[in-house]
Amino acid sequence: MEETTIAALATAPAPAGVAVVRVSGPRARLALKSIFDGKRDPLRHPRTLVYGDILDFKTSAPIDKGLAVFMPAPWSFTGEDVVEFQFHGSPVLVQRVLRSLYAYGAVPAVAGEFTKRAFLNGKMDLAQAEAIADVVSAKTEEELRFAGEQLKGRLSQAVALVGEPLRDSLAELEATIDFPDEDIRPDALEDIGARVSVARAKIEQLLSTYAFGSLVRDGVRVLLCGRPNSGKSSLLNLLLGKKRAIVSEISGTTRDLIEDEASLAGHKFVFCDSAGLRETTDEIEKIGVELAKERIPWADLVLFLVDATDSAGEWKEAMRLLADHDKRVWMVINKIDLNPNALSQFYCDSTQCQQNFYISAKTGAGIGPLIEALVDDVANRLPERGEAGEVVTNERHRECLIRASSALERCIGGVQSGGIPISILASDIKEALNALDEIVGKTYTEDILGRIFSKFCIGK
Ligand SMILES: Nc1nc2c(ncn2[C@@H]2O[C@H](COP(=O)(O)OP(=O)(O)OP(=O)(O)O)[C@@H](O)[C@H]2O)c(=O)[nH]1
Ligand SMILES: [Mg+2]
Repeated sequence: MEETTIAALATAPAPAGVAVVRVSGPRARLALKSIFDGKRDPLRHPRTLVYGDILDFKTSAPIDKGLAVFMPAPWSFTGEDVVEFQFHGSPVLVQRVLRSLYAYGAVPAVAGEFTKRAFLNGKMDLAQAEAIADVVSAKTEEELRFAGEQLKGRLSQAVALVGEPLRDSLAELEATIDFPDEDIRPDALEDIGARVSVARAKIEQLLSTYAFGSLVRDGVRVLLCGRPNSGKSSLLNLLLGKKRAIVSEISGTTRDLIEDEASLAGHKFVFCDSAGLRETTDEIEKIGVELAKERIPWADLVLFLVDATDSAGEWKEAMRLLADHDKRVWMVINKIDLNPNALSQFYCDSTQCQQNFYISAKTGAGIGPLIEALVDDVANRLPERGEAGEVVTNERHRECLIRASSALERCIGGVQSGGIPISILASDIKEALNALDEIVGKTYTEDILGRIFSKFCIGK
């Protein structure tokens, strides 16, 4: 089947200084020849920007002045002939340039099609292709760093290293299957068992980085809860740096869960404000209090707010709700501007919460140390990364690693108990290798590719 030539806008679909339209496929060269009239012939000057007129294919009328560049196969992003046009970033011009290309015979690219072609043409493995989407969508420095590492192939290398001794072991086992008269020597089998155990330990170690990986990708989930009027919404707004939740002196203002992301020192956090915890007869507030309680399991960390003017100690009852949840809790005593003695009056011991903070959401006092502590808390989880610093951030990779690990577990059990046919041990190792190969796309199905690339944006 003749490969199509695809075209799409590679930059964001909005008015901008410059728009980039990318074309890839066997007819990219001719497309360039047909709709570009340059000072020089870009086909004769590959990888060099050439200035000229971008033309309407049907009428040959100029659409815009711009730059064109030709990147011949196989030294291009997709591994095919690629052409890119840069011109004024007007959505109307973009439409005209694309229509000209479609009139010529290019077809609109679907989501992720450029990267999919790059993968199929061996320019990168599947984990690296996925990393491109992560790089593009990274919202924090840290997310970007891990996506960048994966793009460079760090995870792929780790997976290859785990696979190597497994392939050797499989070859040895298969050799004995081919010569059924020769029984495998017990010490050789023991040796294989040991190697498989080492490989499995490495996989488990990679899996253990996922908790950290998902923190990086999804953010640390911080729930703000406490009695009504303790200043949860005020603190939320401060942490987010914007007015996201209504603040008022009326108790029971917040009812819905209000969730938003913020980047603190390059780390992603998701903060969630909730209704003040109290017994109430107000039907709507009641629902809010229920929502707040139901949200507790979601949190990686709970900031429990206490009003420094709460001389009756009403907060203690609200805090009891947290006791059943085995959550990390930090107590945040707010409104210290109204009570200079807060420090000696409010304190929680380590059985109930890990740390105490004294702040004023009104004056901003104490907010700095609270933010520093939040940031340190994530930074301290860095040891959860792998030996070489690799981190599993992707659910699909995790699922493959789990499959590999349990296949190897069966194999190890078989070696230990003895009496299991060699062919069964071999098929366990094969299954583990298949799962590892799926991570980097050595084996794949159209379904897997479809699921991965449909999440990309068009033009990527
Ligand atoms: N003086 C002083 N007032 C504060 C401080 N923090 C919040 N407030 C005030 O306390 C009141 C309640 O603040 P909110 O942030 O709405 O409290 P909340 O915990 O979200 O309240 P609910 O949504 O009703 O549960 C508002 O009038 C705030 O302006 C503070 O540090 N000092
Ligand atoms: Mg509120």
